[in-house]
Amino acid sequence: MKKILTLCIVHKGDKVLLGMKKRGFGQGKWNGFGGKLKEGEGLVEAMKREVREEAGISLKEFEEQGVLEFEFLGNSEILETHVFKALDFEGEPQETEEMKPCWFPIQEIPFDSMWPDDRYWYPLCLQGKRFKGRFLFKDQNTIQEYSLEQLP
Ligand code: 6OG
Repeated sequence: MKKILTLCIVHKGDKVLLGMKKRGFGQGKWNGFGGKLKEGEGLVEAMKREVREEAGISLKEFEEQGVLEFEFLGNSEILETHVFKALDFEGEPQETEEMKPCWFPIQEIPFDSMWPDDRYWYPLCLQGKRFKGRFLFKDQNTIQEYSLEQLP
């Protein structure tokens, strides 16, 4: 059983925009903006909608950077997550019901308060490398096994 999701990291100079998830899956963690595709929606359409809904900004320039599969032990669902990097947007990030946005210098990304997979793939993403990976979690704070490769 596969679900398709998006995850977008917005860049401005040497900073990235992350949101503190206020409710639901991943509550209490800093993350990029994204969520599940709605029926009939394309990837880019869903990615832009989620960023608008969760951060209050409209993306103008972006690219897909990688694909990650997240799985949890004892759960057959695979979260196929398409990671985008956004380079230009309109508007000012706003706190919403779901997320509290904040700019972080790239050197100060709060990995200790993020999903544990992030510290593996962010370096590739930040260097503009394309990547593919799979992370199997034991629980929300523990990775059981993973694989990650850079794509040409
Ligand atoms: P909603 O359920 O709020 O979308 N997401 C993950 N992100 C990272 N970095 N690691 C994970 O490891 C993740 N699992 C899900 C995808 C959830 C949002 O959170 C991301 C979506 O952007 C397990 O609709």
